[in-house]
Amino acid sequence: MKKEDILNNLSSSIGALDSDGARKAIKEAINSNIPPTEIIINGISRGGEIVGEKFKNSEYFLSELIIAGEITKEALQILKPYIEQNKVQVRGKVVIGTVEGDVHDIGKNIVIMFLQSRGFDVHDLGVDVPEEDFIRAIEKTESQILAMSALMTMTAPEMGKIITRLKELGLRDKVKVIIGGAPTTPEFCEHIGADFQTVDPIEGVEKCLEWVKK
Ligand code: B12
Repeated sequence: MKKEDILNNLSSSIGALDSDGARKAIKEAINSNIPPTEIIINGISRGGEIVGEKFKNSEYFLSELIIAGEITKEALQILKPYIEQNKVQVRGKVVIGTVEGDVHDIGKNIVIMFLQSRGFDVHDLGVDVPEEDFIRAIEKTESQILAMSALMTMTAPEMGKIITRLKELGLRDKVKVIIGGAPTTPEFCEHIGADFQTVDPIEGVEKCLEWVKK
């Protein structure tokens, strides 16, 4: 089967909440040597988009979102061992979390997988993380990078509040701030004073590597 067809099968299985189909498609993608990044971006994430569209059109409800979340997590578990592990020592420390009010963590967990595979020491604060917890973690771990995720337009502004708090405490110059998640844009990044925005986890990790190399 062609690469596009395998990835289409994966995204449409997730979109149709077909866990067996998704499991089969992801194994097929792995056996066909499709790089994990492509599987994530063109298969898994696209599946999430299909589910999101159906939710928006009231074809799916919260219970379907929950099922989609479970299917996606299982697919990522299958894929995890195939993400190349970099054996080099820790290059840098990152504090990461999903902002307050937001419990979406699948995208964040993908970013963590890629950061760890490149040798980063990652402090994951989880989801629905209050502003002060981000600040405390940065101080405690002396991380060079703060990474934040938000999946909702309502919660993305939390990122700006955290950056303002960093400034108030004189910590802004000590950390680079990277943000991601569907509602974020380069314009939003500039507006809130973050250093980099992307929805592509690989691009994000490359930027983090660039920062710690300097
Ligand atoms: C699964 C899902 C859920 C699951 C989440 C399970 C989990 N453990 O994460 C559950 C059921 C909990 C859920 C709940 C809700 N959800 Co929801 N959910 C989704 C769905 C379908 C998929 C999200 C997903 O995991 N995608 C797959 C991952 C791989 O993609 P991703 O998260 O975008 O991440 C990628 C990039 O953005 C990037 N990235 C992400 N973070 C970061 C961070 C950094 C630093 C970097 C570099 C990159 C990066 O890397 C990832 C890899 O490609 C989306 C639809 C969509 N189109 O996204 C809706 C969606 C996000 N949900 C939505 C809504 C409305 C809700 C609810 C309010 C529903 C309700 N009525 O209760 C609640 C909110 C709960 C809360 N307080 O947070 C809306 C948000 C609308 C908006 N724009 O504000 C969406 C867009 C659906 C829609 N179209 O309406 N949801």
